[in-house]
Amino acid sequence: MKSKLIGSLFVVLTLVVGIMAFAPSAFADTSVSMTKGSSSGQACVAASNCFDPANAQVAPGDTVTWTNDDTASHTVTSGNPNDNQTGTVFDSSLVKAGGTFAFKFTDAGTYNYFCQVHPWMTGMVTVGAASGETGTPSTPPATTDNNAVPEFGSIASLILVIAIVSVVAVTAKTRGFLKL
Ligand SMILES: [Cu+2]
Repeated sequence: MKSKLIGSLFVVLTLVVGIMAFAPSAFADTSVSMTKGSSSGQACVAASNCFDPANAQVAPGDTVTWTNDDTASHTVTSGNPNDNQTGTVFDSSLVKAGGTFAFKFTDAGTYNYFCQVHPWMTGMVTVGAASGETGTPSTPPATTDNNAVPEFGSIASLILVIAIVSVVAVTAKTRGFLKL
């Protein structure tokens, strides 16, 4: 009786640890900041961080959330300041200081966007695996990898962990190291 109980606890513990370890990558969300001071001057243009990160790399189905960390209102408007595509994909309208705007990207591609109030504020969202050509150095490659295959990667890793732990447990038990 006691050994079965301990064995069950072992399995449950393995599942909990596995889920905790891999759940964050399965629910990947990307945050972009409208940086403080981006409204008052063009210093952020030189630093390429009016929107930070200036090029957010995500996978199809991911949601990008912009947070206004500035003191002025901004917009997140798809397109470029000088083209005729302004706001055709998404347009936040005015986002006040401290406010947020979220958009879910379902189709792969490169999405330029800017702030209609301060047109020097430009950013980009790259959706899909073809992210190498315009990648920013500040984006950790590990995050991109996790976003690329969230579902299969998580489940496969979870099964692998459970399998390894099970084999170790059974081996230990049969050899008498572990008195379950
Ligand atoms: Cu702005």
